Amino acid sequence: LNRTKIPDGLQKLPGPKPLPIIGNVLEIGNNPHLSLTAMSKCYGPVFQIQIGMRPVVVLSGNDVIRQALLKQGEEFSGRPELYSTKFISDGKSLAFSTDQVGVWRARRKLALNALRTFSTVQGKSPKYSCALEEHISNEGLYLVQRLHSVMKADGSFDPFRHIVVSVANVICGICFGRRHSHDDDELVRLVNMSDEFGKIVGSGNPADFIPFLRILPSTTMKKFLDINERFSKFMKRLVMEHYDTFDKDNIRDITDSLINHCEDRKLDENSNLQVSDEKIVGIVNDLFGAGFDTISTALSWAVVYLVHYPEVQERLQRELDEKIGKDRTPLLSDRANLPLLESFILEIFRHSSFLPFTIPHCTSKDTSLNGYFIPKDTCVFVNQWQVNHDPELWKDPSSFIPDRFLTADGTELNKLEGEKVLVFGLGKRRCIGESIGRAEVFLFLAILLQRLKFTGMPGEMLDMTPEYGLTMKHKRCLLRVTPQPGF
Ligand code: HEM
Ligand code: HJJ
Repeated sequence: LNRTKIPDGLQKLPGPKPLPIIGNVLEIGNNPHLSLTAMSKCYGPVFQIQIGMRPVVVLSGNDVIRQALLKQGEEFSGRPELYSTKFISDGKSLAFSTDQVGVWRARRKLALNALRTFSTVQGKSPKYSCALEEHISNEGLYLVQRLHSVMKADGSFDPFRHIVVSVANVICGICFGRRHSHDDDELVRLVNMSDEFGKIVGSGNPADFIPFLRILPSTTMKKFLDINERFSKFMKRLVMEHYDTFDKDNIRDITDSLINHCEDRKLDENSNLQVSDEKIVGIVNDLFGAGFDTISTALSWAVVYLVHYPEVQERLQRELDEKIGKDRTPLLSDRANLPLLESFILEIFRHSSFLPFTIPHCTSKDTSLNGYFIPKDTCVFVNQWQVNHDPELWKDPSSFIPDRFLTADGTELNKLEGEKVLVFGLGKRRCIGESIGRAEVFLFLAILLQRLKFTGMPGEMLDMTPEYGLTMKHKRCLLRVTPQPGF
């Protein structure tokens, strides 16, 4: 099948032999982050697999990934055309769509600006340094109350179920200037279905590559279409309410600022780049989707790790008690003073690698990497899980050891070690929500840990095996909380 002529001086990519029609689907299996990491040990940091009839290049190792995404960033920053892509925001998603490079760049800049503006703007109360801090603090304190009351009523709770609503309310505040009740059925159901979204969108879903699989009845695919429909209905209503009450002299939130940008642009005679209003206002779909799914997954993992490693939880609580005490609520400015909490978060990112692959990339022209030829329009998977578990980079990578990110005397964060963790991608396509993501995981955890002690159900083991997807989640479980002394 490989009819492409390989230019002089370059080599053909190594990789496993594909079967006819299905390619290497069987070897990839249900846990692509594990199977493709195993293959990298055999074929090296740049190799090729075939999913269906389509070649896919898999990148592993810190050096090769940095070379591709940073030094050759331009050639590796496209998105491939995949079957599932067309259903995400009607094919108009900022993160997934195959927009031409100029359109994507213009939208990404708008998204970055909107996020920065509405997270750093002053909040309602002068107690807080910014609106983001105010939202997280309010939702964090409410979550503590909520977990208390569910405990009293039911004797246990499903952590993800409640965390995800609180996290969604933070991004809702920034995007739409409002929050939702924890009993709002539409929101609660929507945000509790994100695992089905991730299962279809995660790298290596065979139906993305093999047409005949799409005609088979699939419950996962039905659920995926159902989520996209619910999601789009939910977002459309909020956006319509903003159009109805829009006032250019009072820009309330990200949705208003995107609507305003459409109006500005129509007055600008010189704007030659045509980006539709739908593609501009639709940016808020990506911000809301990414903003609730990633952070709720991270926090939910954090809580099950706390239960699984009670001695780590005790040390974290001691750190909070010594550095902050019980008379005030933690703030974003406490980050520098809580090195153990910071190292715990880094170790969650590394050990769980809950975003095992970036969103798939695609080459924008013929290129080469490590002496291998890669043609234009080749789909590229970036294996973040492999980097975070590479024995060349980490001592004892499979063990959960937050202290690996502390200096030798254990009093400070080792910043260089922390920078080795790869969860937000790199280069032109790297996450635009990184600073919000890190801030939110930190402040929610600090507030929860100050006031609550998390435990499992007596005599039951926690299942920490992740379920593969764009964001990998732990299995749903029941946990318990007791108030910290003094609360
Ligand atoms: C892209 C991780 C939070 C918005 C990404 C990518 C990763 C990632 C791995 C793909 C990079 C690539 O394709 O190379 C994370 C993690 C988060 C987080 C681990 C939290 C712990 C957020 C938040 C937002 C956000 C809070 C917005 C509010 C986006 C967007 C993209 C993206 C819009 C697409 C960028 C593009 O295609 O140009 N993120 N993210 N993320 N993220 Fe995040
Ligand atoms: C969603 C969960 C969704 C979108 C977007 C349009 C934007 C790398 C990761 C995130 C960055 C990129 C984005 C992820 C998807 C979700 C998310 C869901 C519908 C969506 C993880 O964001 O259940 O539905 O429509």
